[in-house]
Amino acid sequence: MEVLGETICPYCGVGCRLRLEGDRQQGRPHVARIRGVETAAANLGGICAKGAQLGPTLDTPDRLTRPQLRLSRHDEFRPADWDTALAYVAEVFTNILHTHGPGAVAFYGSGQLDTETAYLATKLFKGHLGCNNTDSNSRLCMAAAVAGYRSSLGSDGPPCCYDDIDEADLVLVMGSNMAEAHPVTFDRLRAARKRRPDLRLVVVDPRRTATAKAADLHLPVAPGGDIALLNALGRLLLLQDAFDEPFVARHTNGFAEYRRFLLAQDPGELRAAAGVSEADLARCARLIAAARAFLSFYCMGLNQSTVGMWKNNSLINLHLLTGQIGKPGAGPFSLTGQPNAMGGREAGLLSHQLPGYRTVEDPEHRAAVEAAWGRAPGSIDPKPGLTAVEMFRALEKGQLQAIWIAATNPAVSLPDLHQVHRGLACARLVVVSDAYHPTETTRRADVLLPAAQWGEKAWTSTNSERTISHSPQLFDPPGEALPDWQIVARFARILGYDGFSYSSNAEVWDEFIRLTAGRPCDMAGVTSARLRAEDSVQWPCPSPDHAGSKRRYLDRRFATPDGRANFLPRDHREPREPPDHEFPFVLTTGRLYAHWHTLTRTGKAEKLVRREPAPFVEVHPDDAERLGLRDGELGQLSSRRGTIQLPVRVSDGVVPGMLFVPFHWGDLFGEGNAANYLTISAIGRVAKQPELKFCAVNLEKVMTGAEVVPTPAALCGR
Ligand SMILES: Nc1nc2c(c(=O)[nH]1)N[C@H]1C(S)=C(S)[C@@H](COP(=O)(O)OP(=O)(O)OC[C@H]3O[C@@H](n4cnc5c(=O)[nH]c(N)nc54)[C@H](O)[C@@H]3O)O[C@H]1N2
Ligand SMILES: Nc1nc2c(c(=O)[nH]1)N[C@H]1C(S)=C(S)[C@@H](COP(=O)(O)OP(=O)(O)OC[C@H]3O[C@@H](n4cnc5c(=O)[nH]c(N)nc54)[C@H](O)[C@@H]3O)O[C@H]1N2
Ligand code: SF4
Ligand SMILES: [Mo]
Repeated sequence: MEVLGETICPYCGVGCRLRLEGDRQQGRPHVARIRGVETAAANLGGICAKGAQLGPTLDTPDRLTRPQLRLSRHDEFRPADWDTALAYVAEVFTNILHTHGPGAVAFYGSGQLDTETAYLATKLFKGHLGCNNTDSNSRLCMAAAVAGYRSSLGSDGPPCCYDDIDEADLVLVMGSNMAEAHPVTFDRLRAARKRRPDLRLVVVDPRRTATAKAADLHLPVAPGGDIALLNALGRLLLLQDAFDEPFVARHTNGFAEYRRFLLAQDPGELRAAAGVSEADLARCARLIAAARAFLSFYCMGLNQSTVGMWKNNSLINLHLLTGQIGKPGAGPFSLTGQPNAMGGREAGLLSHQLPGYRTVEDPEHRAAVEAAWGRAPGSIDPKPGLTAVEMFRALEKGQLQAIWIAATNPAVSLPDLHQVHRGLACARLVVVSDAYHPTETTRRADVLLPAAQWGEKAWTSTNSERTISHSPQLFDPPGEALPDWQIVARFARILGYDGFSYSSNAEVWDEFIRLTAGRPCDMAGVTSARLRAEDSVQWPCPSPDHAGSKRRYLDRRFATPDGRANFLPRDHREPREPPDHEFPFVLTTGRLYAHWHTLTRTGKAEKLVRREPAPFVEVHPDDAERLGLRDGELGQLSSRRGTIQLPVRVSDGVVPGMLFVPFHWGDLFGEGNAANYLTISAIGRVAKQPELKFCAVNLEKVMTGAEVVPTPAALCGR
């Protein structure tokens, strides 16, 4: 057995560094063991079951190894060479661009693309095709956090680092099931609590998750009740004079308005909307008031909502009120979901963004980027493009005609899947670059492009705590698969553009970091050469001799024009789909420890599948009894958008009136039976993030012998 090399884990945003051991045969590895690297700051030797079980996911029979093409969706795919496949895509794109303009094409990428690819896709689509319909699945994930940080603090990007766990004496985990979704960071928190019993943990989650079970105080917030809860806490702190007056006076704007807003609220109404008792609220406020260093972790329970940005603002308000930001052990720490959702944001892969945390709306930002790319002034469209959910609606309406989907599986992960299928069915051209085929999305494509994944390419990523790492290529890609950045660059050259001839990912990286110089996410000092010599560097890092920055805002100058952070009072009365007579339950969706998203990889690791072999719906014992449903029996769930059937798991982990369904299992595991056939595609006004954590559904018992729900075929409505 030999050491095959080290890589950053391709799963979650913790960004663990892993060491692979095994043998190599004809360029391909046989991975015998994977371990966490002890010296890596992100994991200190830690690893979870998903990282440890990466080996069996590499050489599965469904790896996509050659480009494939079909001229009609009724045909089978046929293998094609790279030039033929990309020339075909170029021909259809050019045709559509000439007749309908850049608004009719789109690139839908992912927080699982490396930074090099996110940058080149942005450069090609926004800079050269004039097409801002260049978004990513981070829209379903981090968009509210991006908008929240930007509006409250002046810039995206978490101010904190993992070491803050060791400095904090109060940790609030809100809308995050860290124990399952960021397990290695949660292990670190657990270990810190063992060493320092005075480190308090409060968890705010409507479900009694593994994370909540570890808490000193679990606040089972009503689904969607977070703003009411945070406002109630802010109000208590104000009334008890438990706020940091000098900090508020020197470093913030909008305090008077925030104070007026909170004092005008009816505390009883706030408590009712939050669904939390007066005693629990008071206890939580006391803990915050007494904390020397107060750190909060938050994730999809705050972000995946039409008011996700407002939830983010409301939490940041509490940190500003108490001066718990810009010092060790304190601050609002948004946990990043995907391994490189951070890098995607830095490179500009959301439809309103440009590289270096710039935006398309800002004329100076556009001019700087156009100049760097050698493009004529006015090349970049000043209007933000379509976002994830909007793209699939536009496909159905015929406004969008061609879409390139990369490193995401929207036919499982987007809300309202019947609509997504109609959108894909209407598209003239669907291109998918993926590492596997079939997936629920590749099945609906015209052109398939085989991507080399982690281990098979050299790539760069940024984790949750702003740490940039380079992962070297460890073995050959299977067949003709290519790194995503090379696929995009090759396509750009076929379209006839200069400026896409790179000999390595290092060259792409060094071009990209020049565009971050002087920006909040300054990584100009993190050159490709340095990343190959040092394990990792944390931005901001403006020059090669700069050591990198563990924390931001230590000088308490925020990224706003006047350096002050903004209090943003937010009303808790949020628009959503309320339960009613016909659909009396609230459905929430999310993740399980053993699986990653749409199962294209974890679904093939036997040890993980044994832990969680099949989908289910979690139902409170009272509801189950009322409906005559016993554990393991089949329940039928319906919403205004679809119907699915799942075995029932009776558990008091959910409150009465609430159901939980993991979203991992798509059509390949049961045609028409995924969680997202039920969810609603309503999106927030600013962040445009969909409401994946709340919709109204009905649950009933399926009588044996009952007819199985038919899945309507996706029809093009035009
Ligand atoms: N095992 C595993 N780990 C993963 C992933 C995976 O697929 N599998 N995916 C990664 C990605 S991309 C992401 S984005 C992260 C997501 O990580 P998390 O956000 O931690 O995971 P989720 O299960 O989506 O949702 C978190 C919690 O939000 C709660 N919640 C629902 N509604 C509300 C509400 O209104 N308020 C509050 N306060 N809480 C609510 C749910 O009960 C759930 O426990 O995980 C990353 N890590
Ligand atoms: N109901 C519900 N829906 C949700 C969520 C929820 O909580 N509830 N969470 C949302 C969130 S936060 C997220 S992030 C999304 C995730 O949803 P998706 O992004 O759709 O999920 P994945 O299964 O990770 O899809 C990644 C795809 O990329 C492929 N792939 C892997 N490596 C590579 C590579 O190197 N290159 C290329 N080109 N392809 C590769 C994989 O095979 C897979 O098909 O789901 C969202 N959807
Ligand atoms: S905690 Fe996240 S990054 Fe670390 S091994 Fe597990 S999935 Fe990979
Ligand atoms: Mo995510």
